[in-house]
Formats: sequence, C-alpha cells, structure tokens
Amino acid sequence: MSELRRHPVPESVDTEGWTLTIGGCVDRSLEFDLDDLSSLPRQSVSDDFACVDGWSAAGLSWRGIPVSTLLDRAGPTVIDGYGLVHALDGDYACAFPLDRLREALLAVELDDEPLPVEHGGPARFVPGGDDSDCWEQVKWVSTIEITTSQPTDTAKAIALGRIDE
Ligand SMILES: Nc1nc2c(c(=O)[nH]1)N[C@H]1C(S)=C(S)[C@@H](COP(=O)(O)O)O[C@H]1N2
Ligand SMILES: [Mo]
Repeated sequence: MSELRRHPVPESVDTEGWTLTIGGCVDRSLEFDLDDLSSLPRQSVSDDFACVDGWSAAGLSWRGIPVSTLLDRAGPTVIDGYGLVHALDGDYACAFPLDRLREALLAVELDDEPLPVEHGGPARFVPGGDDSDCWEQVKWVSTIEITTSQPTDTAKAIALGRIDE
C-alpha cells in the first residue's frame, strides 16, 4: 500500500457549510449536506491510482455514496446526456457520459477515515472501471450538472497544464 501524493489545497477551496447540488436537466434539483449524505447507504471500492505525471498510489480504499443513488433521486430528464462534475477550486470541472456517471462513487472516506480536505474532502468523485484518468477523480465536488450535449471539460486541460510546469 502507498499513499496519494500531497498537493497544496487552493485558496478558493472553502469547505465550511459544504453542500453538493445535483442540477441541470433533472426533475428535481437537489442539494445534499453531509447529514443528508450520512443517511444514504455507502459502498466501498479498492483501487490503485496513477497520475499521468508519473507517480502512483496502490491499494486505496474508498467509501461513499454511489452516484447512481443521487441521480435516481434527482431524476435526469435525458437518456444520452452528460454530467459535468464541478469542484470548489474555480473552473475545475470534468465531463462524463451519464453511463459513466452512474458507475462512479462519491467518496467521503479514504482508508476508513473521513476523507481529508487535502485529498478532496468532504467528497471526491471516483469513477468506476479500470481506465479512468487521474484528473477525473474530481476533488472537492460541489455540483453535478446534467446536460444534453457534451460540455467542455476543463479538468483535463488544467491537469495536463500542470505537467508542463
Ligand atoms: N478539484 C480538483 N480535483 C483534482 C485536481 C485538481 O486540481 N482540482 N487534480 C487532479 C489530478 S491531476 C490528480 S493526479 C489528483 C491528485 O489527487 P491528490 O491531490 O489527492 O494526490 O486529483 C485530481 N483531482
Ligand atoms: Mo494527475
């Protein structure tokens, strides 16, 4: 087992009074606070993590709420839509087709502890499957916006820009 690399938490990340909004093309726009999330069933997933920058972390144990549970409550009004996962650090956002969104976990625990803010707490988006990219694990998730057409994905540009630094 090895640990995730530690990165500075941007100043724009203020997790006080944190909530998660599911909005856009949905029957009901919903807002969940930590209390609301704690009443929902959790699932665990163990996975290795690899950044395109060349470092990795093995045997991470995530626990949280399946994103499908949250989506089912909001009721997307599109079938072949997308979800844009926004974060607290400015314009960082990552787009997923709805079927990938449904396979993801909204992780609120890492290795049996509440997810620390330095790794994206209160909530980090953990895509399912084996072939996700490092920037898709959106830290400090604030809003999941359902859209009909494919939104622009700024997370990839930001992540790759960082590598050139
Ligand atoms: N909101 C947000 N999420 C993010 C990033 C970011 O800059 N902002 N960086 C991504 C990248 S490129 C990586 S490698 C991981 C790093 O996670 P860590 O800081 O917990 O090691 O977070 C991903 N999620
Ligand atoms: Mo990364």
